[in-house]
Amino acid sequence: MSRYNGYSRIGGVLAIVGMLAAIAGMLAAIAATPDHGPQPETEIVIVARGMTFKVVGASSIDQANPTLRFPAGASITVIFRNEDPGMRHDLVFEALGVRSRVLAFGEQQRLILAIPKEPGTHAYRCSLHPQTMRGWLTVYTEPRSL
Ligand SMILES: [Cu+2]
Repeated sequence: MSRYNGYSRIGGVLAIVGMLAAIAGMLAAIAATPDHGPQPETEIVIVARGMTFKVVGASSIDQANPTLRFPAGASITVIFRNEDPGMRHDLVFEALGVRSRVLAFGEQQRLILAIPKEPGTHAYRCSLHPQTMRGWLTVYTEPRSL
């Protein structure tokens, strides 16, 4: 009986040590998790379709040449894809110094946009069809809480 209790006591101690180790591990994991709050979308897919630009996944996918809104200083990945059969398109952010190749139907290219640090509005366009394929990119700053 006492022998049984002895093993039981050792088992209990081991269990407590194990629990402490587990808790320490959890605390370390929590401490290591960066807390930057909710992150804005950092990748978007823009397609050329029907002689306009459209943003895939947007709530209003049918909106032509939507205004793109990005936080100041952000780094945004743009996947630009030509879904216009028989047409060639590019995507140019002149003020940001970013332009895609001229893409044939079905081609796509990945672009990195370094969003300016100052709020403002900049044009984007297709250099081949600037009359129908042009829109605006708005840079906003996060409202500061008091
Ligand atoms: Cu075009």
